[in-house]
Amino acid sequence: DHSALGYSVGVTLDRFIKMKQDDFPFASGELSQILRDIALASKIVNREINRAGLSNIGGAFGSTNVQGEEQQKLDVVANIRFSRALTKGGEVCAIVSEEDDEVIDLQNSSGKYVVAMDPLDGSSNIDVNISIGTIFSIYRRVTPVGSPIQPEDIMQPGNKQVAAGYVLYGSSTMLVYTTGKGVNGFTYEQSLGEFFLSHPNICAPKDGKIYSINEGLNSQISEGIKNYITSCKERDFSARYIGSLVADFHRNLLKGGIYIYPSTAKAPEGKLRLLYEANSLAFIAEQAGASASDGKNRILDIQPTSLHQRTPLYIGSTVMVEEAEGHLKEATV
Ligand code: P6P
Repeated sequence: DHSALGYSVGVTLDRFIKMKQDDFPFASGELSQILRDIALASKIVNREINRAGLSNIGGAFGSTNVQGEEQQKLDVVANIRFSRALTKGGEVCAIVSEEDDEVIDLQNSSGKYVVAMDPLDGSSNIDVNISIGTIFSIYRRVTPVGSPIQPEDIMQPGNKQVAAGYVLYGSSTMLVYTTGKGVNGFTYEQSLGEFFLSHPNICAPKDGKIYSINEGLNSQISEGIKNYITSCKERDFSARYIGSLVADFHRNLLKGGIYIYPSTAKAPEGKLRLLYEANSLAFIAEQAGASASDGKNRILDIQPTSLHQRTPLYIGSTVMVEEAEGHLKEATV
């Protein structure tokens, strides 16, 4: 009985996963185990993040703290925590991480799943206490279980994801994920160490009045996108750009809005990564009734050709994504 908290809490993540077990026709508990592994690691990372300012008193990360220990950067710590939890969980055979140049082969002859993750995105925001996030995608391997991992196990288009989600370490810590049957959000209750269902069946508004783009890029972006931004301003839309993808995405998902990281002169493929940023959020966006494209093509249909490849990203309310694509198309003719 959680009445001691002064309010009633919803179903826990564990119970929700168990309830939804039959949603994973072929997973027989394996996928549930991976989600639990991710939730466990996120609780540990959450604690490290909340203590970041304290545990390295006497300097920014990378320096030694008062105990003289080399202070590891939090994204390195997060990478270790998520990798270790997934390894111990026993269901994963390979991990693609923003923090590792190569695929991590877990040498797990019974692992059926591949996880692609950005263990801590926006980590440059930690030192200034801005929200940050973990982003993940889960695939089934396509080659026989127990055989050596092959490129086709890793380079799968986003439309093959069996699950995807993010953890937002914000004013509260939330885990939001989908297994292809809608999107559900859970809020972490620190005093109980549990995630509780707080945002069942998230449905994104079809249209919105919030646009998120780094306008400092204006000198490098296409006329089409400049025209789209102008059209937002002419309609008195709000500019909201946190500089932390998960935070901007989550707000737009709930309130309606578009996040754009376009192709720029310096970075024609944009800045964000396909495998463990764009694909994960695109799966969630579409499951919540929103959209995600690279300005032309559906993100989930892009066939990856390299592990850390980047893609322009237009993601959020469908009407807004379509409008932005329209402006892009106009400018190219
Ligand atoms: P810029 C953070 O580094 C990140 O990967 C995303 O979280 C964020 O939306 C984007 O880059 C910010 O990039 O170029 O606007 O600083």
